[in-house]
Amino acid sequence: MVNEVADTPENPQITFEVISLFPEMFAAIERSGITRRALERGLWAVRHTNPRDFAGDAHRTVDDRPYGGGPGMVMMAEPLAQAIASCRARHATPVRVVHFSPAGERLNHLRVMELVSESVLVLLCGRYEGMDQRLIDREVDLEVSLGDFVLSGGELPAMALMDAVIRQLPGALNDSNSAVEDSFVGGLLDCPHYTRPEVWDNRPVPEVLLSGDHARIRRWRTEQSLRLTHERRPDLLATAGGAAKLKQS
Ligand code: 9D3
Repeated sequence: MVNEVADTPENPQITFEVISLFPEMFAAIERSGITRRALERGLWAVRHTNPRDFAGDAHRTVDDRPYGGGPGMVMMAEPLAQAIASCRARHATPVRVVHFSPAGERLNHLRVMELVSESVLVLLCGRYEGMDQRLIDREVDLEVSLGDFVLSGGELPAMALMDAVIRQLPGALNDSNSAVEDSFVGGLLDCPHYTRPEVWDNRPVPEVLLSGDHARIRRWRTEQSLRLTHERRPDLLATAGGAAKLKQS
């Protein structure tokens, strides 16, 4: 083997073991933008496991009707259990399993920062009405929701989590869009942004941004962040991050 040594570092900081009936959806983050570049650089890795490959019948059935009746179908425990087992078997150490569910805790920056330090995450994506509760009770460490709206499954929430985690990996971002400058990191919403031209549709760029007075610009941006946060997300101002930002301004 001639090309055993790769050009890019091959030891991902995090591996996502995705369990989904629709692995092709994940092309959205594997093939575009910052997440694609970070994947090409070997900062993260992804493996796809389809529960259908562990179905027990020729029709590859993974869902069944709910006990007690009612609409829709439920994902059966056994194909999911085997899918999780095959993911666990690829790793020497214990692995956390995240289940995406409308009943989960709402994803936030604090949880993202906690998950960045894991070396492997199993991401369990449901379809239909959900999964057999016994599988969740036995296997799942954390249940995550994206918010109070109805999606068709857990894949988009899983990709949202992956994207949020990947952009925190050292080397994923350019200096020009550093993760430490991200909105929410300081506990406040971001200030408004402007670029050329100076006047667009009779609307000028705020004068202060053209002043070249960097101390004044910094104060203006903090003030705008505080105003916007107060108007739209007063709940964020109650946090320590908001208080710290207020003091420093
Ligand atoms: C009829 C009751 N519905 C629960 C609110 C059923 C149901 C709706 C949507 C069952 C599963 C789903 C699929 N959604 C997810 O898997 C999901 C989700 C979401 O729908 N919204 C926000 N976050 C998430 S995380 C996973």
